[in-house]
Amino acid sequence: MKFGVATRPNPGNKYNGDMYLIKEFNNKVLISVIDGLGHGESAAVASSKCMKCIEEHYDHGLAEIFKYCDIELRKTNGVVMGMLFIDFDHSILSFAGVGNISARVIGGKPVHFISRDGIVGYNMPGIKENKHPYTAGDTILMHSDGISSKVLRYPASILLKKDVQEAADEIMKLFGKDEDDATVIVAR
Ligand SMILES: [Mn+2]
Repeated sequence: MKFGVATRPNPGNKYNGDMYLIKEFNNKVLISVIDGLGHGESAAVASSKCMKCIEEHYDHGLAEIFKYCDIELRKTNGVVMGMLFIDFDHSILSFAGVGNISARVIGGKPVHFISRDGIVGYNMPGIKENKHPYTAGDTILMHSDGISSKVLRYPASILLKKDVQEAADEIMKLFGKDEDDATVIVAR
């Protein structure tokens, strides 16, 4: 699988509260997009703690990872987070999300995953994993709310043809919000 990533703080800010982690192991991949609450250093502190926690528990399953992170982040501002897991051996993709992180599969069987409301580290809801068949060659699009929902208008036909990094860069350029940290991952 190839990954294209674009991430940046809101213009004028030194700290990026948005972070991502891509972990490949045993013919599986875990893709996380994290948005620390607020902006600046405190947002980045919460996100980096969350990253560290995922690193420590990446092979425990989505619901468990969320639980560990929720405990770890209690003394921070908290984060919203989406995690997408693909098991290539079984051709299954799972998603779990809390807060405003978007994840879509664009391909043979398209799907737009829904995150539950809440904040990891503050009022995290029960985690429900959504499962979906995965077909090699499917394109995954994940992004934080620093990418405008107008990205839904970006034609799938164009996205599917583009190199993943080119697509991520273009989506950032066209749909990145000036007033927020922004992250987009395109994977195929
Ligand atoms: Mn945000």
